[in-house]
Amino acid sequence: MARSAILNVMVEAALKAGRGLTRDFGEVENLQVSVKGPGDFVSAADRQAEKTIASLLRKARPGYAMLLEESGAIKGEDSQHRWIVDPLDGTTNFLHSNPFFCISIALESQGIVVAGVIYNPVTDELFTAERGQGAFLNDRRLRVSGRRNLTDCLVCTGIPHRGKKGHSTFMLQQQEVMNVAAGTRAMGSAALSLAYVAAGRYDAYWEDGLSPWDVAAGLLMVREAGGYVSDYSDRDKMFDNGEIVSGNDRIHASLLKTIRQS
Ligand code: 2AM
Ligand code: CA
Repeated sequence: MARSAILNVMVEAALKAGRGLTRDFGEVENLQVSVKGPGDFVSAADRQAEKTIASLLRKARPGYAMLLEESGAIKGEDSQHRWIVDPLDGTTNFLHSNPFFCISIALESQGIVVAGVIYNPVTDELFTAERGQGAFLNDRRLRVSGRRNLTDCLVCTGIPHRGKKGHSTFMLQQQEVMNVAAGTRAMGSAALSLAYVAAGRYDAYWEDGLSPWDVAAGLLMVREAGGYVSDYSDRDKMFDNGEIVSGNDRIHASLLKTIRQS
């Protein structure tokens, strides 16, 4: 598998930040026993990972704009290109010593995501995709699952956290999906959930209230693995409304219909 120079830069940034997060994750496990817990420590780890990634990306392409979860939007001389970075997706898992989290880095060109990296440093699973070049887990080419009926499918979602809008809507959607699908799961990282759909580990995924950094790399990953991604109205407006539904063509359509009738 040949990676472009720019994808190599993204991989290098993810691996470097991943080494820091792995160290910090070990420390978080020790901090669980304290009454206050590792909250402040995790925020610092998150910011440090973002700094590491942003500085490597900036060095490689100084003019590109950036959208960073922690630091927000940074304008660049080259407004045609933008990095979209979530340095730690699945923060709540990380905070609770649960190894389901990742770094997500995407590159957008003229409003289209053209490259993406999702890296879980604990499992050392590196998901990469480039537009038109396919999606990979380490060196293995990925393909979304081929199941044709929602009744056979393992469907992933995101359960809204306390304080987030839409608890009752989610419960209705969940009820509908539970009635048809083989099973449902919620993993707590939108980016990694999408990477898992690309890898065929989940047949489908839906969630709303998401930000571009949660989904930018993941949506390219699913598409490059032959899958479909849309918002709840079957449009390509996921960055605007934060909704996402994905799966193979048939399962995407069935899941969309199921959650819309809730
Ligand atoms: P985060 O870990 O970067 O915050 C899980 O449903 C998804 O929602 C994750 O991708 C997570 O990204 C995002 N999310 C945003 N705010 C959250 C919060 N307060 N608690 C849990 N997940 C949150
Ligand atoms: Ca996130």
